Amino acid sequence: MKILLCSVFGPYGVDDEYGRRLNVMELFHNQVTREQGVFSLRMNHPSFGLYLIAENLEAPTVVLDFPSFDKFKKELENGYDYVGISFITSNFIKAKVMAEYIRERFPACKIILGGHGTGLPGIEEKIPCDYVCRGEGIKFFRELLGEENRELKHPSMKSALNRRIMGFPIAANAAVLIPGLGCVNACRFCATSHHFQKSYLGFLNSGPALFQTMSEIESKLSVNEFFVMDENFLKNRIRAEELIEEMEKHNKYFHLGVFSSAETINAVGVEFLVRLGIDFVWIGVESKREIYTKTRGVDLKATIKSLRNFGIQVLGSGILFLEHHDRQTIFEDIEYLIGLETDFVQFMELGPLPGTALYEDYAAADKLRLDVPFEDWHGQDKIWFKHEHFTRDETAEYTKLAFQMDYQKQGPSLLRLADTSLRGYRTVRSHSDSRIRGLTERLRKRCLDFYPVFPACRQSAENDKTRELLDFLELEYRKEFGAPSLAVRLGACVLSIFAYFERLKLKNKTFMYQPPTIRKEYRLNGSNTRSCRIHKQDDAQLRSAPLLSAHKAAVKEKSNLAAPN
Ligand code: B12
Ligand code: SF4
Repeated sequence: MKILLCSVFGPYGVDDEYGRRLNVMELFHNQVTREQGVFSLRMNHPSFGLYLIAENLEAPTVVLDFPSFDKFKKELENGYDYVGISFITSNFIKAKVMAEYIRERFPACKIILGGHGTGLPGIEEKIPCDYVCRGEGIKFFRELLGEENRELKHPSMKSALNRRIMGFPIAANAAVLIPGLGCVNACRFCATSHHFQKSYLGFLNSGPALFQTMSEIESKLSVNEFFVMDENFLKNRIRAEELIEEMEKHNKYFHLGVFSSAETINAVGVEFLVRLGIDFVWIGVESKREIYTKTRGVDLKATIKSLRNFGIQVLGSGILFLEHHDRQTIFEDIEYLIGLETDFVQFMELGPLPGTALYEDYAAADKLRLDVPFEDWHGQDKIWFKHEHFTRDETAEYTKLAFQMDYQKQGPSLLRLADTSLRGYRTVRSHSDSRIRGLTERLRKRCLDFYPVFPACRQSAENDKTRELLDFLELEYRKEFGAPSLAVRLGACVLSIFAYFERLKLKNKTFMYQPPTIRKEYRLNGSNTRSCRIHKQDDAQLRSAPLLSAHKAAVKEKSNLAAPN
């Protein structure tokens, strides 16, 4: 048995037959810093699910992440018994084209569909396949291949690649940690919660298990920062307390970026997060009107201020085009979110995604726009449902405006991060708790990393708030750390040059950075050794995906024909 696990093909974030420019394969540039020009943080995240599955099988497996269509075709020549394709709704057409190619050229090969796109009703009829995995993939594969259910083997891999600040490449400094999947809160719109049947599937269920896994990853990758892929990591308070205990027992600091609901932060308290080593937290704010239990009764503004004062970077996310939104109340929410003064603000359009309660409700109420191609179901351009107060064209404009308002009002996130670092440094250095005081050196270093950034930012400043923030930061940094050293000044020159060329690149509205293709082998040739090859892809400029004439007809079929269940 030989298995190939693939993500969908690139290029990504370009307007072509298979995708859209506003469906960017980057977390920040897609939905957070997208209107912050040269200041937008750039990076890609590998398709973690594929590596997690591959690591936990016994059969020889290859992961092919971010391939071009040509690389995908070439890989198939190596001969596979099963090909698994991971896709989300907006990449439906790419998964379809890939599956059709396999069927046509390798009819004996079994096709498995997995990932969030499988929630589409009747996916088996829309994409040629032999199996569909709706939910957790390791268990699915083990059952399919008759493999034993063994203890989880956690992958050791960096969480991001292709990182850039103002065009300057920065090495990845964090590993991914996947303690568990899913969330029990079951918010009506939430694709992840519904994909895992509104339950939490824990992989690392205790503090010692987490600590051991993190220590192993640290020794392999030399990193002590972790991007924690878990919808609500702090919800399991006992596990988090045990992790603190383990770290304190071993006199060790790990640093975590987590997703957390506001109620959970409220329940454990901000200092708990600090002691746990959290330095980035993503909070689903959604709306001022507290329509979700997770924000009810929480003083978000005070909590966020307190988190930032401890050096914890905060991302607050909000939803546009909720049912109560009209042309006024939408601004109430946009301004509320901006007014929370987080480092990052995410705006995402309400999106009835297949499998969610929201999708079911909207299907029943005939509110879905099934004539909108799935490529447009990504949440950053036009909505795909009927809204009482907005036309589809208007939704694209309002969304763009929301990001612009945040940028105008709060300046670039990059500078907000410099502010948070300084605040944190000033708070922890004199804190009464010695564990918290122990974070001083790390925060000092983080501040100094920002020092060379300021001159390049001034050169690129596009609005008054950016200049105001710079005046403030330069003064405060000088007070705290003295005049910039020669090394800092040299760094600033280099960064300014990169920023200049980055601004030129961005003038070309079709430019888009592309993630490199990653090919990773597991247990091929009967051995356990693995090789990992990374190929740089051309960044997409004025070009589109290679068109396969054999599949043109399929691509042209733009109507989704998605009859709701
Ligand atoms: C990291 C991430 C990204 C990364 C991209 C990563 C990548 N290389 O593809 C970035 C930030 C770029 C991104 C962008 C987008 N994303 Co995104 N993303 C995520 C996120 C946060 C984590 C995914 C992850 O790695 N999870 C951890 C792994 C272990 O779990 P998993 O992927 O679910 O995999 C498990 C199973 O699903 C299954 N499985 C997965 N693939 C396969 C394949 C086979 C063959 C099998 C058998 C099983 C299987 O097995 C795995 C192990 O159990 C999820 C939310 C979430 N928490 O899951 C959203 C999520 C997947 N993204 C989503 C969306 C909509 C997008 C965007 C359109 C923008 C947006 N609205 O956020 C863009 C699209 C970009 C593009 N051009 O394709 C939605 C998908 C919803 C849907 N029904 O389609 C999600 C669920 C978020 C949400 N709640 O709305 N995303
Ligand atoms: S709390 Fe977050 S992850 Fe959990 S269901 Fe709600 S939106 Fe989804």
